Amino acid sequence: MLTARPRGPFDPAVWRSPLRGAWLASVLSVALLVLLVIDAITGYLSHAAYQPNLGNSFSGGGLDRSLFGWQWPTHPSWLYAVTQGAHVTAGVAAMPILAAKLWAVMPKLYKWPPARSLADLLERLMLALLVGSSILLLGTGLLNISYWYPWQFSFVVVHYYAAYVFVGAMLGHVLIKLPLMRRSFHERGVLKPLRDDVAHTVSEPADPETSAPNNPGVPTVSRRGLLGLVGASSAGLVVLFVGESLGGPLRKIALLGPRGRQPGPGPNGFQVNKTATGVGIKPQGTGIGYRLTLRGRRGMQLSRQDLLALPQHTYVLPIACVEGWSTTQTWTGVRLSDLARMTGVQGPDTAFVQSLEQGGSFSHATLNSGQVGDERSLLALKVNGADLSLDHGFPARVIVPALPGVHNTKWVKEITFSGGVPA
Ligand SMILES: Nc1nc2c(c(=O)[nH]1)N[C@H]1C(S)=C(S)[C@@H](COP(=O)(O)O)O[C@H]1N2
Ligand SMILES: [Mo]
Repeated sequence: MLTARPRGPFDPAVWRSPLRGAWLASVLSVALLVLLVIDAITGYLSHAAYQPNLGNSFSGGGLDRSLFGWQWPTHPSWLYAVTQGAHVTAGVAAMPILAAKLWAVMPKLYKWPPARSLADLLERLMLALLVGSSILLLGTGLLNISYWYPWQFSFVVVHYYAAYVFVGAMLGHVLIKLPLMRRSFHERGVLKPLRDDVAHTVSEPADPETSAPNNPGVPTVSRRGLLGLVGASSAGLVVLFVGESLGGPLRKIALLGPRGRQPGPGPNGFQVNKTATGVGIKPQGTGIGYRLTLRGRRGMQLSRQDLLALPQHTYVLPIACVEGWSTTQTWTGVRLSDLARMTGVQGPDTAFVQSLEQGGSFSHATLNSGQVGDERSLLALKVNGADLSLDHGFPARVIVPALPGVHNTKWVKEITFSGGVPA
């Protein structure tokens, strides 16, 4: 019978921490809200930049999905490095705070009876969606950057749709809880409880609306001690991650950065996402017999020698991976717009780039008109003055400012320019 309250965690007397209550929950919520709003905004920006084709293949998606004709820009060149670096960093920083928040409100999970009214039931269902989607988003995000797309197809789809569930449930939760939070800050002050040491740490009065205990135990840590620990965990994780985005000396201690791979010294000594052997690039294909196929109003085939004979341009541009790491290098090669003109196309609407790589999610990409038209957008042949290494895309790769790394196709085999006017 529902009225017979079960024992164990359903007995409120077992939840005794005097730290729990509206203030602690509110403080953790504010921190979490800031980080998760950053994550939601940068996440949707990433989606706009990346345009994965959710329905069937991963990338090479439709520029038809540009938002009201708005295209992801090429200025500033570090745009995606910053938005995606912030996305991953904020997500990492949020993890200990989410754990603390769940601990702070844990007694509510065991509320008895589970729901008092239909409204109560709906709110609890929404909370289940909120908690579930938060854990799912942070968890799949972490797995993705740690293990390098272990389930590449479902990751993007799951992460993307879970974000809608999350944003909706979070909005509802904030609207419902805002009055309680305001009341708590009003009564106790926003920062005042941080002044109390353990000896002065007292429980908030028991209140069925909050997680304050009705049978508080003796405090063993102050609220500021707990929050200090949570903050230090969060900051520590950030330090171990953020070097992959910021570079400099922090990169050396970016222990949790992707794979911790040491790329070695030299002009090509920077992070490799996938190696040539890893994706089955055959030496025959990249050797002396290599030909780049161009299609537009007319087609042609060019050897690497032909490409080197064209006007060369050099720009300092980042590769910014969706996983949050980025690296800025000096690239030299042929302008994509020059290649388009050679095929008789001026100002193409799109360029469809295909790799020698067979199949797979990264073997092709579609660039928008601004991306092809930018003078810094290159089919790069060299990096830092040396020929591209096989792992960085030899004989030729795409480098476009502010483009998500995944669309900077390596080992380019063919480019098709569409739209535009006759050159
Ligand atoms: N053909 C092909 N191009 C590719 C990839 C790939 O796996 N195959 N990886 C992409 C991803 S996800 C990134 S972040 C960049 C990384 O470039 P790098 O390995 O030279 O650093 O290349 C992109 N181009
Ligand atoms: Mo990437």
